[in-house]
Parts: sequence; structure tokens; C-alpha cells
Amino acid sequence: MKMSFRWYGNDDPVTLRNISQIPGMRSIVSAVYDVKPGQVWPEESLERMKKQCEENGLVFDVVESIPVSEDIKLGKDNRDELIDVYCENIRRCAKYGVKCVTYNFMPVFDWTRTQLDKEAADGSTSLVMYWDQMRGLDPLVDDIDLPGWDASYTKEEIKELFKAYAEIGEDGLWENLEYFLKKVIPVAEECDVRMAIHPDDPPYPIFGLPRIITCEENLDRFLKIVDSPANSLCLCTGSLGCAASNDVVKMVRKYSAMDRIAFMHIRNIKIMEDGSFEERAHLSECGSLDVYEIVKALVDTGFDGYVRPDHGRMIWGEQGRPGYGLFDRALGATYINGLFEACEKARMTDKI
Ligand code: DNO
Repeated sequence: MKMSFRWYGNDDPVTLRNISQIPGMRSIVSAVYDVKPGQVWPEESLERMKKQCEENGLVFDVVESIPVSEDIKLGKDNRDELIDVYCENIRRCAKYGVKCVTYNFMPVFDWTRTQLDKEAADGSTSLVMYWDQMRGLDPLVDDIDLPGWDASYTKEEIKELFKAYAEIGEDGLWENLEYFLKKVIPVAEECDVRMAIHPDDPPYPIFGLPRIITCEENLDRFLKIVDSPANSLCLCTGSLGCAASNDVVKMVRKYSAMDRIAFMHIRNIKIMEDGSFEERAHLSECGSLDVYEIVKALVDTGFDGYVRPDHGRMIWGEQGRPGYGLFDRALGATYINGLFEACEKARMTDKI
């Protein structure tokens, strides 16, 4: 496996130097942040990113994300032009050494939480989604300011988007995803890039918007649309794991054995009785997921893709981007590295 770390570019309080000091760190996961979604990424930005990473002994070979415009997800008339831009961005990333591109197909907004700084008994803070904070919120009435929520929409625009998604529903979203994949995956194949779809986070409808990358049945359906390693998963344990019905270990084992996981996001969550969840430290004993079994499933199936320690808590007084501080993610990386080493050595011994 290739250990990686997400970096938000030069505005990130976490520096490449910091990241390079984490033992076993290899790759940088980043994106071009200086242009709007739907625009072509300047080659200079990619070139600069590659160079900066190399100067710090790191490889820039994973992109997260090239965002998919709402008009593509909604199947609007202008989607072909937007998909052309998308493909051009894949080509440009490949030119600068990128091997894996992460994206999601979630309507309107990305991950959803109700609080970013919930304090635990030990004074650390983390992201949570509590149903009692969620209920009662109505995006058509309230000014929603949730993480992952694009605050740049006006209320009118939000209304239009909700209406449009209600009209197409899940079936329409699947059709539009299929249309997108059939255009984009051949380009990724040509460029030797693996596209990695991120599951919906959390993996169930929010505010009535359709969500489809949610469970084993739907992941099977997704992978069959274009049966190619270039059409793969970014298997995010914390996103899929928020639905108790998802058997994350089973999913990891199955899709890794099929060589359809390009990227692993590893983190732990604790599912509460009412289905709410809290992000926790990476260790198995801290949450609902068995991280040892997840890593073992990867090792048993010969996984050689990218791994990153996903969201960390804020600890030791660190201030920064919620979920993306240095300290707890570095602890996560070290823990995950330890699990890999142990599982790999045990496997070698078994073989002898
Ligand atoms: C959250 C991330 C997601 C992810 C996108 C991929 O921290 O895992 O925002 O980057 O969904 O497009």
C-alpha cells in the first residue's frame, strides 16, 4: 500500500515539511484550489504542486477531488462541455504524475455534520452528526451553514436544485452517473489514471436528496456500469460505516479482492443508539469499526493502492481545518502503518 496524506495547498496550516516527517509517508493527496469547479486546471498549478512535493521528498500522485458540477449530476444540456473540461483535467493531472483521482456524485453538498468541534471527555474535539441537531433544519427555509454545505448558493438557487433533484430522483441520478462514467473512464484508461468514487457521507438521503453510493448492492451496480480498474472506489470506512447495515470489513475484502479499490480512507466512527455518529480516534477500541480487520482484509487480498488516515480529532491545542489537523491524522497514519506491518509479517509467517 502507499501511505498518503491530504494537503490543502499553501493555505493549509499543515506544511509539506510537517507531513514529510510522519514515518512511512509517501504521497500527497491534493487538488488545484485556485480555479472554480467546472474550469480547466492551469498546468502551472499542477507543476508547482508536483515540484513542491518533490522538494519535500513526497510524491503528488493522488487528486482529491476534481469536483463534478451539479449540471453533470442533473444531466443538463451543457453537460457535454463540462465533461470535456473534466476529461481535460484528468489528462492534465496525468501529465504531472497523478495516478488516482477521487470524486463524489453527491447532490448539492459533500459530507454532512451538525457540529465540527464536539468536545469529548478528554478535551479533544471532533466532527459529529446528531439527529437531534439535524431534525427541524429545512434548507428551503433556514440559512443552513453545515460543513460540506456550499454556502455560496442563494436560497432561490437551493430551491431550484432541490426541485431538480426531486424530479430526477435516484433513477435519474444513476442515469447521469452512467453517462458521465461512459465518457470519463475511457479517458482515465488512456491516461493510466484510476478514478475513485467517494461514497456518500453519510450513506443515506439527507433532506430528501437522492444518494446512491451508499451500500454493497449499489457499489456492485456502480462497478458494473464500466467494468474496468479505472472505474474504482475510494472506500471510505467512516462514510460507509455510519450505516450499521454496511459490513465494512466484508466490503473491503470483497472489493479489494476484485481489485476495485484504488484508494482507502481509513477512519473510525461511533454509531450512537439513535443512528447519530461521532468521529473518533482511529483505534478500533475507540469506535464502531474494527480497523484491524479492515487492514487485515486489505493485506489478505494483496491491496497495493493508496491509503490515507482520514479525519482526525483536534488534540494538543491544535487549531486548524476541522478533521484535517496534523497531530491526530499523524497518529492515525502511524497506527495504520503498524497494523499493516503486523498483518504483512503474520501473512509471511503463515506462508512459510
Ligand atoms: C471529507 C472527504 C470528502 C471527499 C470528497 C471526494 O473529508 O472525505 O470531502 O474528499 O467527497 O470528492
